[in-house]
Amino acid sequence: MAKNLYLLGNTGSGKTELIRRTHETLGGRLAIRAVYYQPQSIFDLERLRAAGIPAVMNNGNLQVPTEPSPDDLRELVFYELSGRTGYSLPKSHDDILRVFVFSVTEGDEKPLKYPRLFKEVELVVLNKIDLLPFTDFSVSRFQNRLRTVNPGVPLLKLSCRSGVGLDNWRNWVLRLFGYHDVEKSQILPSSQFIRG
Ligand SMILES: Nc1nc2c(ncn2[C@@H]2O[C@H](COP(=O)(O)OP(=O)(O)O)[C@@H](O)[C@H]2O)c(=O)[nH]1
Ligand SMILES: [Mg+2]
Repeated sequence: MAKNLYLLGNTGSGKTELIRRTHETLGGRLAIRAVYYQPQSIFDLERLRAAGIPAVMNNGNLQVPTEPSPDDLRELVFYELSGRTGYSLPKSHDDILRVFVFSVTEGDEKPLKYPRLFKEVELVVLNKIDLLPFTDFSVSRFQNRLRTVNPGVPLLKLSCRSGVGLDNWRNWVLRLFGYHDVEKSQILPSSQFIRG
């Protein structure tokens, strides 16, 4: 089966970096490719290709397969949708999962300010937690605010820079494909990096 992940989020939140890190951390367990929607620049496309990820630009309407793919095709397809591109996209079938990539530099008040962005998604990734000591972002305040707009959505805290929390992200991805032999990586648990 193929799983289609829509990566939504503001420019700079870390979507391209997350795709690169996913490729690295999966170590070939799934085929990966990326479709990139940001016609102004091919810079990120080249970053993806440099990491060995087949990536194409799409300037037209978003097209995702409507039919389920064969079971033996274990493919993860990222759709990187910057800014507003993705917010009105429907989740037209079960193999589409919308992931909102948010970073600590964007401020912990954002769920209250832009509730819609946090509402219609299957997962929220809080990226750049390595920068927490340099900001006044409070993870617990963010969590509480996120809960008021989307009570059930899972939240993964990670850093594409340090690698903290990427094991949880990798396991979330692998579980989509029915893998249960998920492992812990050698890095420190993210809680050691998080201030309240
Ligand atoms: N400190 C830090 N920087 C990050 C992290 N993730 C991404 N970045 C940097 O943030 C910038 C924007 O990331 P990018 O992946 O291009 O964001 P995109 O616009 O959402 O695709 C780049 O310079 C990345 O190297 C992280 O976890 N920590
Ligand atoms: Mg990008």
